[in-house]
Amino acid sequence: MKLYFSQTSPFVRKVVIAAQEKGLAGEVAFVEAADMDGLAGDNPLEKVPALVTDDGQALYDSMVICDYLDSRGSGPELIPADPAARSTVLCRHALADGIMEAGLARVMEGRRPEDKQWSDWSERQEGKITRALDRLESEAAGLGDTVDLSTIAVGAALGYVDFRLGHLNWRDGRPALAAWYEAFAKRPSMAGTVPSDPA
Ligand SMILES: N[C@@H](CCC(=O)N[C@@H](CS)C(=O)NCC(=O)O)C(=O)O
Repeated sequence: MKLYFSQTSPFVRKVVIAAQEKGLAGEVAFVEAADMDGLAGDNPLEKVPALVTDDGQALYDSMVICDYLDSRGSGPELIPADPAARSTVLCRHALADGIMEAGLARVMEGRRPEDKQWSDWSERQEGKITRALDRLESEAAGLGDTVDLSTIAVGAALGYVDFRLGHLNWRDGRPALAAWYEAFAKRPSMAGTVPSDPA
């Protein structure tokens, strides 16, 4: 399998954590951002992550890739078959993905020349993140020590907020979520994938 990869993307991190938890990391060849010539050919949206399977099938986006890994690997079931559990996991995954999307939009806005930045837009993105974090705080008791698509996505999303949006101080007023994250972040799949800017 070939994975188009960026060390700073929370969506990529979600896939890499999933691959590790499913015991498939050793089968993944990483294609770094510097060598992205083929990406648009394999993913017309030109986004990472994209995965090319050993059969030559190109898969995107991150949730589709996680679903593929779930069907192939060993380890915990990432997307439950049980309908009620499945809806809970997929909805919580959507919440975490929304934090990543809004976070990315906020970060990209902040990189525009200062006179072209739209503060209303940035505040709107931060509002989404804040409300989603509050929802996760209220649901933190349900996260437990489960490893599934939702907890992996929440872990990757919180890691991204730490990485790029530290000024939000997300732990303030969210003790249950902070405690859950502290424990989850110790998993080797999390500890080994902490984002950093390229040197
Ligand atoms: N919904 C997509 C989002 C992927 C995404 O936004 N990736 C960003 C990096 S974090 C990207 O490749 N952006 C490049 C672009 O939009 O051109 C997924 O889950 O895979």
